[in-house]
Amino acid sequence: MKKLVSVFVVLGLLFSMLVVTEPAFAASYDNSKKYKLVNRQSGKALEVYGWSTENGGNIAQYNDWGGTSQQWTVIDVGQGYHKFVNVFSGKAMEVSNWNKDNGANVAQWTDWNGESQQWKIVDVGNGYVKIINRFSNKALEVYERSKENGANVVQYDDLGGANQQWKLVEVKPKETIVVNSTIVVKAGEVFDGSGNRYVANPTTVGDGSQKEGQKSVFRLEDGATLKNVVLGAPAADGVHTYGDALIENVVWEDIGEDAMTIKKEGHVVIRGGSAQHGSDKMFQINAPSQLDIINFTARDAGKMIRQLGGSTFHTEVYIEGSVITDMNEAIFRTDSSTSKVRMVNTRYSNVGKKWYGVKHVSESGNVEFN
Ligand code: ADA
Ligand code: CA
Ligand code: CA
Repeated sequence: MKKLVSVFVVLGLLFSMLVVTEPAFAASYDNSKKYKLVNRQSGKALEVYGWSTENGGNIAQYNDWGGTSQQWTVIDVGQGYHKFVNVFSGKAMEVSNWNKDNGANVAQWTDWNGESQQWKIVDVGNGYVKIINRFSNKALEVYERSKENGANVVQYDDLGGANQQWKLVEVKPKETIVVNSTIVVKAGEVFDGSGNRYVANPTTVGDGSQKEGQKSVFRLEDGATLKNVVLGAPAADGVHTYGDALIENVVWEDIGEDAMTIKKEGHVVIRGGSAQHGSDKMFQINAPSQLDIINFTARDAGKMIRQLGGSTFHTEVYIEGSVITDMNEAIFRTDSSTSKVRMVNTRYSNVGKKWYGVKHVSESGNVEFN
Protein backbone atom coordinates (compact mmCIF):
# COMPACT_ATOMS: atom_id res chain seq x y z
CA MET A 1 0.00 0.00 0.00
CA LYS A 2 2.75 2.41 0.96
CA LYS A 3 4.56 1.64 -2.28
CA LEU A 4 1.41 2.26 -4.30
CA VAL A 5 0.90 5.59 -2.57
CA SER A 6 4.46 6.69 -3.28
CA VAL A 7 4.07 5.72 -6.95
CA PHE A 8 1.03 7.96 -7.06
CA VAL A 9 2.91 10.73 -5.31
CA VAL A 10 5.74 10.51 -7.86
CA LEU A 11 3.26 10.41 -10.75
CA GLY A 12 1.40 13.34 -9.26
CA LEU A 13 4.62 15.27 -8.91
CA LEU A 14 5.59 14.59 -12.51
CA PHE A 15 2.15 15.57 -13.66
CA SER A 16 2.14 18.82 -11.71
CA MET A 17 5.59 19.66 -13.13
CA LEU A 18 4.16 19.13 -16.58
CA VAL A 19 1.23 21.38 -15.82
CA VAL A 20 3.38 24.07 -14.26
CA THR A 21 5.84 24.13 -17.14
CA GLU A 22 3.17 24.26 -19.85
CA PRO A 23 4.30 27.30 -21.83
CA ALA A 24 2.04 30.32 -21.55
CA PHE A 25 1.88 32.36 -24.75
CA ALA A 26 5.30 33.93 -25.09
CA ALA A 27 4.05 37.21 -26.52
CA SER A 28 3.37 39.74 -23.84
CA TYR A 29 0.31 41.90 -24.07
CA ASP A 30 0.85 45.58 -23.71
CA ASN A 31 -1.80 46.92 -21.37
CA SER A 32 -1.80 50.29 -23.13
CA LYS A 33 -3.11 48.52 -26.24
CA LYS A 34 -6.51 47.21 -27.19
CA TYR A 35 -7.22 43.86 -28.75
CA LYS A 36 -10.07 42.13 -30.46
CA LEU A 37 -10.49 38.38 -30.07
CA VAL A 38 -11.48 36.56 -33.23
CA ASN A 39 -12.76 32.99 -33.05
CA ARG A 40 -11.04 30.53 -35.39
CA GLN A 41 -14.12 28.49 -36.16
CA SER A 42 -16.56 31.32 -36.86
CA GLY A 43 -14.31 34.28 -37.75
CA LYS A 44 -16.52 36.37 -35.44
CA ALA A 45 -15.38 38.65 -32.65
CA LEU A 46 -15.87 38.31 -28.90
CA GLU A 47 -18.12 41.08 -27.62
CA VAL A 48 -20.22 42.30 -24.73
CA TYR A 49 -23.65 41.76 -26.20
CA GLY A 50 -26.11 44.58 -26.73
CA TRP A 51 -23.81 47.34 -25.45
CA SER A 52 -24.41 46.19 -21.90
CA THR A 53 -22.59 48.03 -19.15
CA GLU A 54 -24.35 45.98 -16.43
CA ASN A 55 -22.90 43.33 -14.20
CA GLY A 56 -23.86 40.01 -15.78
CA GLY A 57 -24.04 41.53 -19.29
CA ASN A 58 -23.54 38.60 -21.63
CA ILE A 59 -20.43 37.88 -23.67
CA ALA A 60 -21.12 36.46 -27.11
CA GLN A 61 -19.72 36.51 -30.64
CA TYR A 62 -20.74 38.88 -33.42
CA ASN A 63 -19.54 40.10 -36.82
CA ASP A 64 -16.25 41.89 -36.40
CA TRP A 65 -17.44 45.45 -37.01
CA GLY A 66 -14.91 47.44 -34.95
CA GLY A 67 -17.05 48.60 -32.02
CA THR A 68 -15.52 49.27 -28.64
CA SER A 69 -17.74 46.57 -27.12
CA GLN A 70 -15.57 44.19 -29.19
CA GLN A 71 -12.31 45.63 -27.85
CA TRP A 72 -10.46 44.42 -24.79
CA THR A 73 -7.48 45.43 -22.75
CA VAL A 74 -5.41 42.44 -21.71
CA ILE A 75 -3.93 43.08 -18.32
CA ASP A 76 -1.18 41.00 -16.77
CA VAL A 77 -2.18 40.09 -13.22
CA GLY A 78 0.93 38.04 -12.50
CA GLN A 79 1.64 34.31 -12.18
CA GLY A 80 0.93 33.78 -15.88
CA TYR A 81 -2.63 35.06 -15.79
CA HIS A 82 -4.41 37.94 -17.49
CA LYS A 83 -7.73 39.63 -17.18
CA PHE A 84 -9.73 40.89 -20.14
CA VAL A 85 -11.41 44.25 -19.60
CA ASN A 86 -13.99 45.40 -22.11
CA VAL A 87 -13.19 48.83 -23.55
CA PHE A 88 -16.83 49.91 -23.76
CA SER A 89 -18.08 48.74 -20.38
CA GLY A 90 -14.87 48.75 -18.36
CA LYS A 91 -15.93 45.39 -16.89
CA ALA A 92 -13.97 42.17 -16.73
CA MET A 93 -14.71 38.85 -18.47
CA GLU A 94 -15.53 36.11 -16.00
CA VAL A 95 -17.09 32.70 -15.61
CA SER A 96 -20.42 33.56 -13.97
CA ASN A 97 -21.35 32.43 -10.47
CA TRP A 98 -18.23 30.44 -9.57
CA ASN A 99 -19.38 27.69 -11.88
CA LYS A 100 -17.02 24.86 -12.82
CA ASP A 101 -19.44 23.07 -15.15
CA ASN A 102 -19.16 22.51 -18.85
CA GLY A 103 -21.32 25.05 -20.65
CA ALA A 104 -21.28 27.54 -17.75
CA ASN A 105 -21.84 31.07 -18.97
CA VAL A 106 -19.15 33.67 -19.49
CA ALA A 107 -20.26 37.25 -18.86
CA GLN A 108 -18.88 40.55 -17.60
CA TRP A 109 -18.68 41.78 -14.02
CA THR A 110 -17.01 44.53 -12.06
CA ASP A 111 -13.36 43.64 -11.75
CA TRP A 112 -12.94 42.40 -8.20
CA ASN A 113 -9.78 40.31 -8.56
CA GLY A 114 -11.51 36.94 -8.54
CA GLU A 115 -9.83 33.87 -9.98
CA SER A 116 -12.91 33.39 -12.15
CA GLN A 117 -11.85 36.64 -13.87
CA GLN A 118 -8.30 35.47 -14.57
CA TRP A 119 -7.27 33.59 -17.67
CA LYS A 120 -4.18 31.84 -18.97
CA ILE A 121 -3.38 32.58 -22.61
CA VAL A 122 -1.75 29.53 -24.20
CA ASP A 123 -0.26 29.48 -27.70
CA VAL A 124 -1.70 26.71 -29.86
CA GLY A 125 0.20 27.65 -33.05
CA ASN A 126 -0.77 29.36 -36.31
CA GLY A 127 -1.32 32.64 -34.49
CA TYR A 128 -4.06 31.26 -32.25
CA VAL A 129 -4.32 30.85 -28.51
CA LYS A 130 -6.58 29.05 -26.12
CA ILE A 131 -7.84 30.92 -23.09
CA ILE A 132 -8.13 28.92 -19.88
CA ASN A 133 -9.97 30.11 -16.80
CA ARG A 134 -7.93 30.06 -13.58
CA PHE A 135 -10.79 29.04 -11.33
CA SER A 136 -12.41 26.30 -13.45
CA ASN A 137 -9.46 25.31 -15.64
CA LYS A 138 -11.89 25.21 -18.58
CA ALA A 139 -11.49 26.81 -22.01
CA LEU A 140 -13.30 29.82 -23.46
CA GLU A 141 -15.40 28.66 -26.41
CA VAL A 142 -18.23 29.49 -28.77
CA TYR A 143 -20.97 27.12 -27.66
CA GLU A 144 -21.79 24.18 -29.94
CA ARG A 145 -19.43 25.42 -32.64
CA SER A 146 -21.98 28.01 -33.71
CA LYS A 147 -21.18 30.46 -36.50
CA GLU A 148 -24.21 32.66 -35.81
CA ASN A 149 -24.21 36.27 -34.72
CA GLY A 150 -25.05 36.46 -31.04
CA ALA A 151 -24.06 32.84 -30.36
CA ASN A 152 -23.13 32.39 -26.74
CA VAL A 153 -19.62 32.13 -25.39
CA VAL A 154 -19.16 29.72 -22.49
CA GLN A 155 -16.52 27.55 -20.87
CA TYR A 156 -15.96 23.89 -21.66
CA ASP A 157 -13.36 21.19 -21.17
CA ASP A 158 -10.24 22.05 -23.12
CA LEU A 159 -10.87 19.84 -26.17
CA GLY A 160 -8.70 21.77 -28.63
CA GLY A 161 -11.53 22.55 -31.06
CA ALA A 162 -11.38 25.51 -33.46
CA ASN A 163 -14.27 27.04 -31.50
CA GLN A 164 -11.87 27.16 -28.52
CA GLN A 165 -9.16 28.97 -30.46
CA TRP A 166 -8.87 32.73 -30.62
CA LYS A 167 -6.67 35.22 -32.43
CA LEU A 168 -5.73 38.36 -30.51
CA VAL A 169 -5.53 41.23 -32.96
CA GLU A 170 -4.25 44.61 -31.84
CA VAL A 171 -6.63 47.48 -32.57
CA LYS A 172 -4.44 50.36 -33.66
CA PRO A 173 -5.30 54.04 -33.27
CA LYS A 174 -6.86 55.13 -36.52
CA GLU A 175 -5.26 58.50 -37.18
CA THR A 176 -2.76 60.80 -35.54
CA ILE A 177 -4.06 64.32 -35.12
CA VAL A 178 -1.68 67.17 -34.25
CA VAL A 179 -3.26 69.58 -31.79
CA ASN A 180 -2.09 73.17 -32.39
CA SER A 181 -4.15 74.74 -29.64
CA THR A 182 -5.93 73.23 -26.64
CA ILE A 183 -9.16 71.42 -27.54
CA VAL A 184 -11.90 72.78 -25.27
CA VAL A 185 -14.78 70.45 -24.39
CA LYS A 186 -17.55 72.78 -23.30
CA ALA A 187 -19.67 72.35 -20.19
CA GLY A 188 -21.84 69.23 -20.42
CA GLU A 189 -20.52 68.23 -23.85
CA VAL A 190 -18.99 64.93 -24.95
CA PHE A 191 -15.81 64.65 -26.99
CA ASP A 192 -15.48 61.18 -28.53
CA GLY A 193 -12.06 60.67 -30.13
CA SER A 194 -13.17 57.40 -31.84
CA GLY A 195 -9.86 55.79 -30.93
CA ASN A 196 -7.70 58.36 -32.72
CA ARG A 197 -4.34 59.51 -31.39
CA TYR A 198 -3.88 63.15 -30.38
CA VAL A 199 -0.41 64.68 -30.06
CA ALA A 200 0.55 68.20 -29.01
CA ASN A 201 2.29 70.64 -31.28
CA PRO A 202 5.47 71.00 -29.20
CA THR A 203 5.91 74.71 -29.83
CA THR A 204 2.33 75.94 -29.43
CA VAL A 205 1.01 73.50 -26.77
CA GLY A 206 3.97 71.82 -25.08
CA ASP A 207 6.80 69.38 -25.62
CA GLY A 208 5.84 67.02 -22.80
CA SER A 209 9.07 67.62 -20.86
CA GLN A 210 9.14 68.42 -17.13
CA LYS A 211 8.90 72.14 -17.86
CA GLU A 212 5.99 73.74 -15.94
CA GLY A 213 3.45 76.00 -17.63
CA GLN A 214 2.76 73.89 -20.72
CA LYS A 215 -0.74 73.96 -22.10
CA SER A 216 -3.10 71.03 -21.99
CA VAL A 217 -4.15 69.02 -25.03
CA PHE A 218 -7.73 68.90 -23.71
CA ARG A 219 -9.53 71.30 -21.40
CA LEU A 220 -12.71 69.85 -19.88
CA GLU A 221 -15.22 72.37 -18.61
CA ASP A 222 -17.77 71.52 -15.91
CA GLY A 223 -19.67 68.32 -16.73
CA ALA A 224 -17.66 67.49 -19.87
CA THR A 225 -16.85 63.95 -21.02
CA LEU A 226 -13.70 62.90 -22.85
CA LYS A 227 -13.70 59.40 -24.31
CA ASN A 228 -11.94 57.00 -26.69
CA VAL A 229 -8.85 59.15 -27.01
CA VAL A 230 -5.23 58.09 -27.29
CA LEU A 231 -2.76 60.74 -26.13
CA GLY A 232 0.54 60.18 -27.97
CA ALA A 233 3.90 61.86 -27.46
CA PRO A 234 4.26 64.70 -26.86
CA ALA A 235 1.24 64.93 -24.58
CA ALA A 236 2.22 68.37 -23.19
CA ASP A 237 0.27 68.98 -19.93
CA GLY A 238 -2.33 66.33 -20.82
CA VAL A 239 -5.91 66.96 -19.70
CA HIS A 240 -7.11 69.79 -17.45
CA THR A 241 -10.46 69.62 -15.68
CA TYR A 242 -12.56 72.57 -14.50
CA GLY A 243 -15.39 71.05 -12.45
CA ASP A 244 -17.01 67.63 -12.82
CA ALA A 245 -15.60 65.46 -15.60
CA LEU A 246 -15.76 61.93 -16.99
CA ILE A 247 -12.62 60.60 -18.67
CA GLU A 248 -13.44 57.26 -20.23
CA ASN A 249 -11.18 54.91 -22.16
CA VAL A 250 -8.41 57.44 -22.50
CA VAL A 251 -4.92 56.04 -23.05
CA TRP A 252 -1.80 58.06 -22.33
CA GLU A 253 0.88 56.29 -24.37
CA ASP A 254 3.54 58.57 -22.95
CA ILE A 255 2.68 60.95 -20.11
CA GLY A 256 3.87 64.49 -20.71
CA GLU A 257 4.64 66.88 -17.84
CA ASP A 258 1.75 65.12 -16.14
CA ALA A 259 -1.28 63.27 -17.53
CA MET A 260 -4.25 65.05 -15.97
CA THR A 261 -4.68 67.99 -13.61
CA ILE A 262 -7.72 68.95 -11.59
CA LYS A 263 -7.64 72.73 -11.93
CA LYS A 264 -10.96 73.54 -10.33
CA GLU A 265 -13.10 71.88 -7.66
CA GLY A 266 -15.20 68.99 -8.93
CA HIS A 267 -15.87 65.26 -9.10
CA VAL A 268 -13.62 63.66 -11.69
CA VAL A 269 -14.12 60.07 -12.80
CA ILE A 270 -11.49 58.22 -14.81
CA ARG A 271 -12.92 54.95 -16.09
CA GLY A 272 -11.01 52.41 -18.17
CA GLY A 273 -7.90 53.37 -20.08
CA SER A 274 -4.26 53.53 -19.03
CA ALA A 275 -1.26 55.77 -18.57
CA GLN A 276 2.46 55.09 -18.62
CA HIS A 277 5.98 56.51 -18.81
CA GLY A 278 5.76 59.60 -16.62
CA SER A 279 8.97 61.17 -15.32
CA ASP A 280 7.14 62.43 -12.25
CA LYS A 281 3.41 62.77 -11.71
CA MET A 282 0.52 61.06 -13.42
CA PHE A 283 -2.52 62.79 -11.88
CA GLN A 284 -2.13 66.19 -10.24
CA ILE A 285 -4.80 67.58 -7.89
CA ASN A 286 -4.65 71.36 -7.64
CA ALA A 287 -8.14 71.97 -6.18
CA PRO A 288 -10.34 70.29 -3.55
CA SER A 289 -12.06 67.41 -5.28
CA GLN A 290 -13.25 63.85 -5.47
CA LEU A 291 -11.19 61.73 -7.87
CA ASP A 292 -12.46 58.25 -8.79
CA ILE A 293 -10.21 55.93 -10.79
CA ILE A 294 -11.95 52.75 -11.94
CA ASN A 295 -10.62 49.85 -14.03
CA PHE A 296 -7.56 51.86 -14.88
CA THR A 297 -4.05 50.63 -15.64
CA ALA A 298 -1.30 52.88 -14.30
CA ARG A 299 2.35 52.09 -14.72
CA ASP A 300 5.81 53.58 -14.67
CA ALA A 301 5.75 57.03 -13.12
CA GLY A 302 7.14 58.90 -10.12
CA LYS A 303 3.77 58.84 -8.39
CA MET A 304 0.30 58.08 -9.59
CA ILE A 305 -1.54 60.87 -7.75
CA ARG A 306 -0.15 64.02 -6.17
CA GLN A 307 -2.08 66.70 -4.35
CA LEU A 308 -0.36 70.03 -5.04
CA GLY A 309 2.73 70.26 -2.85
CA GLY A 310 2.14 72.28 0.34
CA SER A 311 -1.63 72.48 -0.15
CA THR A 312 -3.89 71.57 2.77
CA PHE A 313 -7.33 71.49 1.14
CA HIS A 314 -9.46 68.35 1.45
CA THR A 315 -9.49 65.80 -1.36
CA GLU A 316 -10.88 62.29 -1.61
CA VAL A 317 -9.40 59.67 -3.88
CA TYR A 318 -11.16 56.39 -4.70
CA ILE A 319 -9.43 53.63 -6.68
CA GLU A 320 -11.26 50.49 -7.80
CA GLY A 321 -10.47 47.46 -9.97
CA SER A 322 -7.24 48.93 -11.23
CA VAL A 323 -3.72 47.66 -11.83
CA ILE A 324 -0.88 49.86 -10.59
CA THR A 325 2.76 49.02 -11.24
CA ASP A 326 6.14 50.68 -10.97
CA MET A 327 5.55 53.93 -9.12
CA ASN A 328 8.83 55.27 -7.84
CA GLU A 329 7.48 57.11 -4.84
CA ALA A 330 3.84 56.33 -4.07
CA ILE A 331 0.34 55.74 -5.35
CA PHE A 332 -0.91 58.89 -3.61
CA ARG A 333 1.09 61.65 -1.99
CA THR A 334 -0.41 64.57 -0.14
CA ASP A 335 0.62 67.17 2.41
CA SER A 336 -2.98 67.62 3.58
CA SER A 337 -3.87 66.04 6.91
CA THR A 338 -7.54 65.73 5.93
CA SER A 339 -7.26 64.15 2.46
CA LYS A 340 -8.35 60.55 2.13
CA VAL A 341 -7.83 57.55 -0.08
CA ARG A 342 -9.91 54.41 -0.41
CA MET A 343 -8.64 51.61 -2.64
CA VAL A 344 -10.53 48.40 -3.41
CA ASN A 345 -10.04 45.31 -5.58
CA THR A 346 -6.86 46.64 -7.08
CA ARG A 347 -3.66 44.80 -7.90
CA TYR A 348 -0.38 46.59 -7.39
CA SER A 349 3.32 45.96 -7.58
CA ASN A 350 6.43 48.05 -6.85
CA VAL A 351 4.68 51.24 -5.72
CA GLY A 352 7.30 52.80 -3.42
CA LYS A 353 5.82 53.87 -0.07
CA LYS A 354 2.31 53.26 -1.47
CA TRP A 355 0.85 56.14 0.62
CA TYR A 356 3.01 59.17 1.25
CA GLY A 357 1.75 61.67 3.81
CA VAL A 358 -1.80 60.29 3.60
CA LYS A 359 -3.43 60.26 7.03
CA HIS A 360 -6.69 58.52 6.08
CA VAL A 361 -6.36 55.27 4.17
CA SER A 362 -8.93 52.52 3.75
CA GLU A 363 -8.36 49.43 1.68
CA SER A 364 -10.09 46.17 0.88
CA GLY A 365 -9.63 43.32 -1.57
CA ASN A 366 -6.31 44.59 -2.89
CA VAL A 367 -3.57 42.21 -3.93
CA GLU A 368 0.12 42.95 -4.04
CA PHE A 369 1.96 40.92 -6.68
CA ASN A 370 5.46 40.69 -8.06
C1 ADA B 1 4.32 71.27 -9.77
C2 ADA B 1 4.45 72.77 -9.56
C3 ADA B 1 3.09 73.39 -9.39
C4 ADA B 1 2.18 73.03 -10.55
C5 ADA B 1 2.12 71.54 -10.73
C6 ADA B 1 1.33 71.15 -11.95
O1 ADA B 1 3.84 70.70 -8.60
O2 ADA B 1 5.23 73.03 -8.41
O3 ADA B 1 3.18 74.78 -9.30
O4 ADA B 1 2.63 73.60 -11.76
O5 ADA B 1 3.44 71.01 -10.84
O6 ADA B 1 0.13 71.41 -11.96
O7 ADA B 1 1.89 70.59 -12.89
CA1 CA C 1 4.07 69.75 -12.62
CA1 CA D 1 1.37 69.97 -14.97
